[in-house]
Amino acid sequence: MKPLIDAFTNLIARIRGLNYIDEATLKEVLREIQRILLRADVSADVVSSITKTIEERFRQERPPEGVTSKEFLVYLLYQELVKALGGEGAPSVDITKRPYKLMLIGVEGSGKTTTAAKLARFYIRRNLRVGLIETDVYRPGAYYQLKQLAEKVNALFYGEENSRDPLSILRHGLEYMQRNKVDLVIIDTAGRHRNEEELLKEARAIYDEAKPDEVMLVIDATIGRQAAAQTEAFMRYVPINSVFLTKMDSTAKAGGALTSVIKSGARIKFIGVGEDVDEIEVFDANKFVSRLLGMGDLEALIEKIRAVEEEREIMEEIEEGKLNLLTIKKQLDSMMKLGPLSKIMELLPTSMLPIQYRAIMTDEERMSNAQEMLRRWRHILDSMTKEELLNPEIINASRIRRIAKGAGVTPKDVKELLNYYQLMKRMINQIKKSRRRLGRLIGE
Ligand SMILES: Nc1nc2c(ncn2[C@@H]2O[C@H](COP(=O)(O)OP(=O)(O)OP(=O)(O)O)[C@@H](O)[C@H]2O)c(=O)[nH]1
Ligand SMILES: [Mg+2]
Repeated sequence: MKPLIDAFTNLIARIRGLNYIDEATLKEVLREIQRILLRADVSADVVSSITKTIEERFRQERPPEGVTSKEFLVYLLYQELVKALGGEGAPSVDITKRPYKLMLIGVEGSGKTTTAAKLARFYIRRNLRVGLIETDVYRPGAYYQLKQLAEKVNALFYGEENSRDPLSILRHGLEYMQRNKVDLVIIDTAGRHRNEEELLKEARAIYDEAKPDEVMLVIDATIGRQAAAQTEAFMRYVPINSVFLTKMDSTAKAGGALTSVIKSGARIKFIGVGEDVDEIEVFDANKFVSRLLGMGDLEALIEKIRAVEEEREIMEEIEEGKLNLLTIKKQLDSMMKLGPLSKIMELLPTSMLPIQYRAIMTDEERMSNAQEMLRRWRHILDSMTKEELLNPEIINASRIRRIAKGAGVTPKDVKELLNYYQLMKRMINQIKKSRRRLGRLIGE
């Protein structure tokens, strides 16, 4: 991954060093992005779809206020990479029932046994009782390999050194874990078979016997974009619920492995970034791309642009007439994130501020006063029920008292917020009415 990170950080530094982005430099930057991605073994069609979208969006969309076109280009690169890697947000790694049975499958040497220990440590750190079962009867030493790892991470272990029957080991192992009240059972399987057919058949048999809550496919990232074919081959035999990509630390083809697995429709949950049991990470496309682009300092930019976009969506909602207190709540969140940049802040009537301040306040004072009021309103909205947020009309005097108490404010504060809501509503209706009139005038 290091070469990929270096290539991208160099590119970003170059973009930042440009005076401005004209047609020629845009093309050059796009070509460089293509080169980097192809070198990372990302397939040609994925590469071209990423750069095409960046190009189109760069030409069509205007950067939000306060964002330079160079920053905007970097932001588009960031966003399109995140999209190619499966989108926003970290996957849920919660264990949804007890005991939870997790089965690992994968080809020989992909890293299943190491991964079993990593997962055990990960969940033991989350205060779960974890047990490991070794069903591999082919690889000499598999039993000791996992047994030792289990001791290292303090997991329970079950295996049968001299057995030749994976299904019988599995049955005994599951009973053993049940008796020991284990929360999470991780089943390691063999990767060493005469051929792929044998491997897949045995995986199926173990699946039928174990009835796992989750089947996690372990894939070696060094195979690059071949990962898709491998995922699909396994999918034909057993349902694949998640993927663990190993050896991300030691390959230049990580990009290909990631994008191809995602294209096959599987969900990447974890990545392995070293041989040690601690070298496991939950896969989060956002974080991953941030690291790839070396964007510690660009995080603020991303936040800002995202907030501007959110605000635009809220404005649209408002203009469509969908105004309730939930809209106001979203509006407040975006104002607090954007501060002085907020368009909505300009809409905030200064008449809402205590009269004695209005004239004498500096902009800064007005701002901090407004922020203070926003925070108070935010608390008030938090102590309302969903029903009240959606239908503010039902909020009567006794509800106002309850809400005020919950938010630690006075009923007067709650009324102030409700007045603001009414005011917004009137304003919007007026805007809509004048638009309709205008529409009639120009014969729409
Ligand atoms: N660098 C690096 N090496 C890893 C990672 N995960 C596993 N390995 C190494 O990959 C090799 C194979 O790992 P195993 O866990 O034995 O693989 P396996 O899938 O259980 O292999 P079989 O049991 O033969 O199917 C070992 O040398 C591990 O240390 C990783 O995330 N990074
Ligand atoms: Mg193994």
